[in-house]
Formats: sequence, structure tokens, C-alpha cells
Amino acid sequence: MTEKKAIIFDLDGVIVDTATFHFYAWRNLARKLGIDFNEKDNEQLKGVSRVESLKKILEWGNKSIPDDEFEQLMEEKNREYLSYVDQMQPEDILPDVMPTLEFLKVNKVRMAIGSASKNTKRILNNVGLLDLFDAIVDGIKVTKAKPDPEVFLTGANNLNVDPKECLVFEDSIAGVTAANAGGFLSVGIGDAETLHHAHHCFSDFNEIGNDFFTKAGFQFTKSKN
Ligand code: B16
Ligand code: MG
Repeated sequence: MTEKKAIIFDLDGVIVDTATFHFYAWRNLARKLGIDFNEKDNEQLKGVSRVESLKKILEWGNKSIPDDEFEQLMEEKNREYLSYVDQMQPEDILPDVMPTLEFLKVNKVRMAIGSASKNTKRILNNVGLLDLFDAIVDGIKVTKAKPDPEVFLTGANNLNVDPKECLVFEDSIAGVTAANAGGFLSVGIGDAETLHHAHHCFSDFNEIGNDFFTKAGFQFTKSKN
């Protein structure tokens, strides 16, 4: 097995739970447009860029709109989304994420964020994690959205590792597909049935033991407290 040196984490749904905020903002926008939108529909937007998300919603509602209105709607959605994001605090980091990140940090594992979100830095800043990662690749830096592996390949490149030496943690179908396509070891966080294509799957960080990382190929010098 190849020795592992790095991990790329998706942000929304892995480090923080902003999926609910996306849901409220998209649902309110869809309502205004007279389009039905429920939590199951929202599942299909996870990991998908803002532009692609709005295209999908309009497609579901059989609506086509001029480009300037499209831009305006994206701005409107983002404004509402940010009103929730700006209330976030360090307490909003998902349970058991912090001890895992700290353990990996003391063991000198290189870590990056690989997110489709253009609001990545703002979210990380609000929860106090902006300085923890060695690289941040977000929706501003990449041109191809997940399931294209660009975001993770750029992350591996920034961390100076080969995809084979790197794990990707993801909560979305599109994100796991992207990680697999890039040649990474994919770790799904969430429902094992939904993320059946991930190499490993855990419902949350609490389920991940030290032994998982060593079995995956990391060599640690310091143990978990
Ligand atoms: P924004 P991730 C993704 O983040 C979300 O899962 C997805 O629902 C959202 O549409 C996308 O970011 C774009 O976000 O509107 O903030 O640019 O899961 O890749 O961290
Ligand atoms: Mg996600």
C-alpha cells in the first residue's frame, strides 16, 4: 500500500453543516419562482456549484430566464445564504472534527480544503479555521465543478503530494465521484447507501478511529489523547 501523507477535506457537510442554509436560501428562491423544492431535491445540489444548482432548479421547474435575471437570482440566493453563514461560530464545527484535525496536525499530516463554495474562506474565518489548513482550494480557484476532479487535483498539487498519497473526505455524491476520478482514496461522510461508491464510509467523525488512518497508510509518531 502507498504511504499516505495528506488529506483533502470538503467543507460543507464534512467540516461544517451549511447544507441547511443552502436549502433555506434555495427553497425561498424556488418558491418565489413557483417551483417546488424539497430536502430530497437539495441532496442533489450538495457539492454542486452555485451556477449549476440554479440551472438544475430552473430545469426542474421547466423555466428559462434571461442571463441578467439568472445573475440577479444567484446574488439574491447568496445574500440570504450569507446572512446565515455570518452567524456561524467555532461551535458550529461538526462534532468530533476538531480532535481529529488536531491529531492529524500534530502528526504533520498535510491538510487542505477542497470545496465548490466561493464562500469557503468566509466560512473558515467565521469558525476560526482559516489558518489550520496548508492549502485552500475553493470555487473561486477552479473552473470545473465536481464531479470533475480538478478541485482535488489542484489541492494535491498545492500540498505537493500525488493523489495516491492522499485521502479525500466528502459528503456528496458528486464529490466522491470526483475523488475517485482523480485517483484518491475516497472517504464518505454520511449515509453509506447514498455514498456507496466511496472506498470507505463513516456516518460522522466519531466513528473514525486512529486505526483507520494507520490502516489507510499513514505513519504516526504521536497517539490520540
Ligand atoms: P457557494 P462543498 C458546496 O460546498 C455545497 O455543497 C453546495 O451545496 C454549494 O452549492 C456549493 O458549495 C457552492 O457554494 O454558493 O457558497 O459558492 O460541499 O463543495 O464544500
Ligand atoms: Mg460537501
